[in-house]
Amino acid sequence: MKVYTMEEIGKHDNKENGIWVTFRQGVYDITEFVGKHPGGSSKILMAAGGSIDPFWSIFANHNTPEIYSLLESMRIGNISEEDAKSNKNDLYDAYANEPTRHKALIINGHKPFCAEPPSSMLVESFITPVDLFYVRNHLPVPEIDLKDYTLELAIEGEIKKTLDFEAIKKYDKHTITAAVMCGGNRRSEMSKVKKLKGINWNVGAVGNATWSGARLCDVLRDLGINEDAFNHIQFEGYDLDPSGAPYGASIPIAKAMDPRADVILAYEMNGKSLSRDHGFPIRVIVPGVVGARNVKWLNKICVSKQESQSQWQQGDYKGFSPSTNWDNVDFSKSPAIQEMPVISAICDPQDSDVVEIKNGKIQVKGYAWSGGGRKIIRVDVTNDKGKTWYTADLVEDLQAKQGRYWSWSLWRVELPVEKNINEIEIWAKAVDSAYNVQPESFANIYNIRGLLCNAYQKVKIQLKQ
Ligand code: MTE
Ligand code: MO
Repeated sequence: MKVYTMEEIGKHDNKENGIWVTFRQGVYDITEFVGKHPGGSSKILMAAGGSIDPFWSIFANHNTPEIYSLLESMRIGNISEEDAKSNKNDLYDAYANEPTRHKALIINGHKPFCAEPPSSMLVESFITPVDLFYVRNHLPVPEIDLKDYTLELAIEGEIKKTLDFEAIKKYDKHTITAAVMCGGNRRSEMSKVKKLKGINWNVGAVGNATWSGARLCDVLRDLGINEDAFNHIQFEGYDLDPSGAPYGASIPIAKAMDPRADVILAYEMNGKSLSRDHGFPIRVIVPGVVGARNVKWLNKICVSKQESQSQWQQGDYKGFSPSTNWDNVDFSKSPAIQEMPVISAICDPQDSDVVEIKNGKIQVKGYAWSGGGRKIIRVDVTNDKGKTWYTADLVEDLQAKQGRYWSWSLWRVELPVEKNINEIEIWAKAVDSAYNVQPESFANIYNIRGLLCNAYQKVKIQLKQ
């Protein structure tokens, strides 16, 4: 095999010269592959002319035999011995300092860490315990020392103010109960329609917690901005991708400035300091809005005319028509998901469970939620494919004010079942206070990223007489 120096490799960082990368000892010509990279060509081009090791260390889902052999097929040679020696990337593990996690979590991705609780545990309590609350990280968990923590406040990129942790705690403490849900919750059901891309969440990429902190509107008001001159409030996390870009997202300024929208810079979850996985020391909670905008490990807030330019605001977390595919998708044409649609899930029993009949009935439990502060007004459940609907009993946040219903509602219902039937299918659908109701089928809401998966849940179970 040919031997190359890093200097030579470095010249191959553009289309004209061809695009090369290195991985461990190998040198690869990926010119033809760039356009086909599932994560987008801009992502893979960050490694052009250099090593992909640090990227794969962070986006560790690349470390599979299939991807290694795909890469091998593009090999053109080796790194010179001298350069290989000084290349210490092999030893570097960006995930060496992750927190320990609860054993009960079902892991959907190790690096970055993504996990959800078993669904039957999820509906055991109205407030989800911190250790069982789903975790969705895109990057390694940053290590933050409270003494060094700062939050920068900027207008159009220019820093106007820097707050330390104590300065944030000086603002009035505000406590809300709110569910946070990932835009991809229940994706595994949508993926049965057709192949799609994303973490294979079951029904557990949601949790309900109390959050305490400073109101974003109070902090922004002290900046003395003219609200009408701007459109968005952008957030950046302390978690950085290999190019040094932070996780980022934004919300409309109207939401951020509205005291009744209850957007808070949270430092407590369920009455305790935030845990590392959930954003220590500060994260923004934007109730009623998709999880992705609830930026953890908050480093910077920027008032702007523009939305966040981050990949997660611009090139992800958007919905599309079922007929949009990876060849014709144009991310610039769809708005970023903000408020979430009405959704419910059956958590107990689960698909293919064997359920005991008691007094001619079976018990079914789940949760329901809607974005934008809309309350769940009803959950309907059927076990005869919609001929008969039973209304479930709701456990709800009795303190919530109208239009500010941020919590989920738990529900339970006793369904009568006929004798001598071995298998039934249970469906559930929720209705929110705007009388929005869930769509019946996933086929008609399918989208390539598997987001907004709010069709009726349909669960088949076995009956034990
Ligand atoms: N904030 C930062 N800084 N980095 C992230 O990876 N993930 C987002 C959001 N905030 C993320 C983030 C996504 S997609 C979701 S669904 C929620 O955090 C998950 O919050 P949780 O891990 O506390 O449940
Ligand atoms: Mo998410």
